[in-house]
Amino acid sequence: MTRKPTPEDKFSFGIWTVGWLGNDPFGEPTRDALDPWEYATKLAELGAWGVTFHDNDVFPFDATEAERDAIVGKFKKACDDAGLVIEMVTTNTFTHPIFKDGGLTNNDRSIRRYGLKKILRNVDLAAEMGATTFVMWGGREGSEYDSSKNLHGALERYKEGLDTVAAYIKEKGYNLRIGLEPKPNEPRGDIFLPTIGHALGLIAELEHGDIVGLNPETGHEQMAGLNYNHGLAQALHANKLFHIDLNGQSGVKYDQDKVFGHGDLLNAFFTVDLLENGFPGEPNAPRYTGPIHFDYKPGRTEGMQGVWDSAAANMEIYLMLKEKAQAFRADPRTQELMEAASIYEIAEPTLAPGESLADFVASPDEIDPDEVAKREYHFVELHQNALRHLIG
Ligand SMILES: [Mn+2]
Repeated sequence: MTRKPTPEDKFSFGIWTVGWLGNDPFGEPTRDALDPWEYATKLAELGAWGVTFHDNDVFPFDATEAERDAIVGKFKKACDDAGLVIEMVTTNTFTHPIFKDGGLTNNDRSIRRYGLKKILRNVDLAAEMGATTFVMWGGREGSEYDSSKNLHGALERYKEGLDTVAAYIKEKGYNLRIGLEPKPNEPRGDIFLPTIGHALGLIAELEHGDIVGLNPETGHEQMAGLNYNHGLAQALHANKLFHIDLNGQSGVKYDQDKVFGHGDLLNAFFTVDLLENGFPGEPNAPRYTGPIHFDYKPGRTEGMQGVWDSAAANMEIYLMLKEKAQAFRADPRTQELMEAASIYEIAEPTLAPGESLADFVASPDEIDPDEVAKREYHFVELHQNALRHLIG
């Protein structure tokens, strides 16, 4: 059964996703390019609510001011006509060879100044487009050789760069928040801020960190062998989940950017469960309310039909998983098993209200460890019940 997406679903796509022509390190493009507004118009037809873009998805790196304004104007008009929201804009500081050692953390100071200015120009563009999120994926911020960087200096410059962008947003009074996008490697051998946790650590050190959060991508965390849902939870716990990039990845290997759910389907189910239903037993815990943004690539084997089929597949998968996740949570058997598994009990503080440390330390143990150790958790049966809903 196909589910038809609506604007209320807030599905959004990068123009670079459907716009990927299939060129990879081993092969040439397998598809012809459309104009950026053609991709946008078609995404709206498929049911998308929003679009996002890097500056150079829409206009060339060497465009003059006048050329840039003309192309951007045409793109914005096409989006307005199609009813599409441009919810996020980001800067390409990775394609041009000038950025081969990074933008914000390049060893060459003159390139850092150039890169930072390119980013600030795009902050203006993002605000002009009405975007509310400004993603910063530092794909070239990193190294291949440990000998090639003063890593402390690189982190200081990363911090300086982020604070400069955030300060600029505040100074201009833009309604924009920065979303950092962690990735462990590719294109660099090792990328700075490789995971959600690393990014949260640096954000905590920023002067203007209040408007800096995360844009975690499914496949990027999974490339590091990590559980995407744990990362989302930690970002939510820190009130830093500003935006998301959903896609599919099969294990620890190159960045596959498959359709959401076409990699680790079970993990994707619980991603949707978390996004749609929140943390079990904690209705007041932080929730994600932003766009459901897909950052995937249509397989290189696909022609234009495959491009549109794969874009639609992301939304269809999400809607199918949403239906299943809602049914899973509403099932009395699930609630009974969650109760038996003490899942709701984790929301209860370990110390009693007003209990002093002295009282706590002096309090008698109420349990017999050997007896309590025998308790059942029913985690397997609970998981099986999720699978009954997913594939039963
Ligand atoms: Mn991404």
